[in-house]
Amino acid sequence: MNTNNFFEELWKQYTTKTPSAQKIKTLFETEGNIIYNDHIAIRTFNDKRVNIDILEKPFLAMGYKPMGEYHFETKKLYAKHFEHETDTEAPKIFISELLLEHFSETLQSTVKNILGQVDQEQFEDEDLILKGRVWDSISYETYETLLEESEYAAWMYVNGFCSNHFTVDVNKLKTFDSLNEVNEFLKANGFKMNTSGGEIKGSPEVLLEQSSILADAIEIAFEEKKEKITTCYYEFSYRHPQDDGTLFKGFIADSADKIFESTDMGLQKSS
Ligand code: OOG
Ligand code: NI
Repeated sequence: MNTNNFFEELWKQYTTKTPSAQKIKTLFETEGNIIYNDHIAIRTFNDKRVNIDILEKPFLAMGYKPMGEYHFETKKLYAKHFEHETDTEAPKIFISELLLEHFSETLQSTVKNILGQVDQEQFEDEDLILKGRVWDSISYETYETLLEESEYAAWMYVNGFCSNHFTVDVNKLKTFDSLNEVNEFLKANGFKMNTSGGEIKGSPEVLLEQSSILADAIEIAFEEKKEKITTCYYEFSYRHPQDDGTLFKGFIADSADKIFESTDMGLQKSS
């Protein structure tokens, strides 16, 4: 699969479960903008069958290089970001993994069991990220057990391998001058923002401002019953120039920490 087809397929699967992203993209286009993606984010577990070293493979093959590393102590996550070596328009890739060994034996064995159910060859396929939930049936009881310790783990159990969000490069929007204007436009169109840590995460001082809508939620058929669970969200980023005049390309861990919460069922319910 070539690079364009890969990203197109990733977008197709993402928007199928995140209709808000397609709606917003269309709204921006109707206003006269061309949409560029700043970055795409992916989640996984640090189990060696599916960790960052596995999920980065198709991107390395496309010409991406590892750049920054990020640590999230409370959420027990580690992340890396990748930039394309030559194509300056290629979206950056942000891959995080849940540090299983920092959780209870129960969580660790639950995740091992989930991964153990899967035909192991699936994990070796470079298209793993396009495969969604590769384990068959899911139980609400297991979902709740995971949720007690980690929202991220519970989300992964339901959503599997996919793009967790695409991110609109606000610098490149023609009809908006700031992230705040974008946020006001989204709210006026009925979208709910993630307000954890404030509507805008970051600042011009840290060279990156970010905001995101709350994740969509869709009805999921668990073994026991059907329940609405969060899928994915859409993010918006505005980057500021560094001393050398080029735009900052990295990520800010304190901001990312709050952006993760866009899939939090608690924020969904209270909004
Ligand atoms: C990733 C959250 C962090 C960013 O831009 O800081 C992030 C996630 O929710 O998986 O994307
Ligand atoms: Ni992001």
